[in-house]
Amino acid sequence: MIFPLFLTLQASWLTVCQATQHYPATWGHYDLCKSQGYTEEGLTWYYMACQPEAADMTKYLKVTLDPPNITCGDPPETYCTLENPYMCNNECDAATDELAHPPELMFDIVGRNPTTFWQSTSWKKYPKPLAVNITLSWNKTIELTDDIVITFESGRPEQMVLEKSLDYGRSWQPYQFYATDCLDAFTMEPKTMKDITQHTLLDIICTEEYSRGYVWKNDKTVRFEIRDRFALFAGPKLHNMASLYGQLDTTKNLRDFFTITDLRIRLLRPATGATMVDENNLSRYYYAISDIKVHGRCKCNLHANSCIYDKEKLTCECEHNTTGPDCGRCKRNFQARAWSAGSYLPIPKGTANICMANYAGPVIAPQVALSTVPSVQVANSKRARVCDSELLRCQNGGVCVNYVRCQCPPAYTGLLCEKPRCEKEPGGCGGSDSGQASLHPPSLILLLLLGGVFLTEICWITVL
Ligand SMILES: [Ca+2]
Repeated sequence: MIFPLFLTLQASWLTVCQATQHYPATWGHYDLCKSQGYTEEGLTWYYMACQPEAADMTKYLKVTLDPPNITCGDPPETYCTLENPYMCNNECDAATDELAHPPELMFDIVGRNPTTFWQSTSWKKYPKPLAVNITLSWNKTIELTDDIVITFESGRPEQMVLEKSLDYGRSWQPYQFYATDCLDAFTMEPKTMKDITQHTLLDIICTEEYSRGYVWKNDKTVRFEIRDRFALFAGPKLHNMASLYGQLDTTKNLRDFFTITDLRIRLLRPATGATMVDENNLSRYYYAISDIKVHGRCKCNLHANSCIYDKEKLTCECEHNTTGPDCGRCKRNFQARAWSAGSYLPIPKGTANICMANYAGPVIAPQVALSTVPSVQVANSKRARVCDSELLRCQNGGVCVNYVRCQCPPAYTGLLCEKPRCEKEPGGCGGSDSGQASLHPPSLILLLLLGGVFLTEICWITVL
């Protein structure tokens, strides 16, 4: 009995699948959480995995320096260049706007002007290490989508660690080590991205590529390579994002690797430009950073296509009956099955894994003899949602009243007005209709509830 309707729904869905197959799988593709379509039953929502657009995440961070008074200018200082100790024309004075170098100048995005920069005090207390931690906090899980790029105005540090946190700064893991001499600084063999393969993608390496001041003094950037890592799955130009998405879908460690709540740049030793530190001119040694790039998107577990910034906090605008800052749980009364993240598969639109309303039990209850229904279940059924304007639409012109019943036109009956009333009459409805009229209501409801999920799976199979 279910089969004819099932095929109808399947046919409609396949049409949607076929219509969307030609879209390339690009970053911006998961931009819709649902769309409306027609089936024989009328308007229906098709739910899809979705994610917010990637953006410049430095607009939404809070920066903290440790030690807190490490920024230059109080008292004012004059700095000399690393290359020439007699060229001392870099002044820092926190009380003068033009000569101050506060931390926010690492993120002033207007024109990305490289001449505005944060600067530390100089290495006055040598040989005590001049160490600074710069912590960037989003108070929200975000997923990195492009390289992290730190541009130095001073020489690049001789030792540095980039760290990440996934728990709002409670614990930290290294992302990458940077040194002029990895063995000496961190007892690690020096490596580059070229040594990383699909199998070693999660390895934490030490690289000497971004630290050699004299050889590469024109290059002022220190980079953490996200795109090169993506390219291991998606190809050099990231043209095969489907492959990357497939990996992200099935490998939690990989997903977590690109997910952060905080970043910490640990500057451990400034550029000295020589093997010996010139103790008579310590104003040559300091850190200065003109720009930090962090590109990513809010992590919404594929349940939101936008993320709002309000009261200095990022929050996903959750769909699919999910809630929480990352859409990480089902809404109250939508816990008919366990929460799960949306899925990038099937390509191109992804499985939504929407949270289901808690009505499966209570809806079935009226169909069963009351004597077999425990009293507590009847009391539950008072709050049960029988109909709504999305998946549980009243049919054949019925109107949903307060979500608890469908007001049916005279010719129809049933919970969702799905049954022609003539069925109950002597002789039934007659003709060929009589054979397919008796869809059992609980089965119909279950089908309507689960249709989206089953059908997206059908869609996936078709695409494959
Ligand atoms: Ca700047």
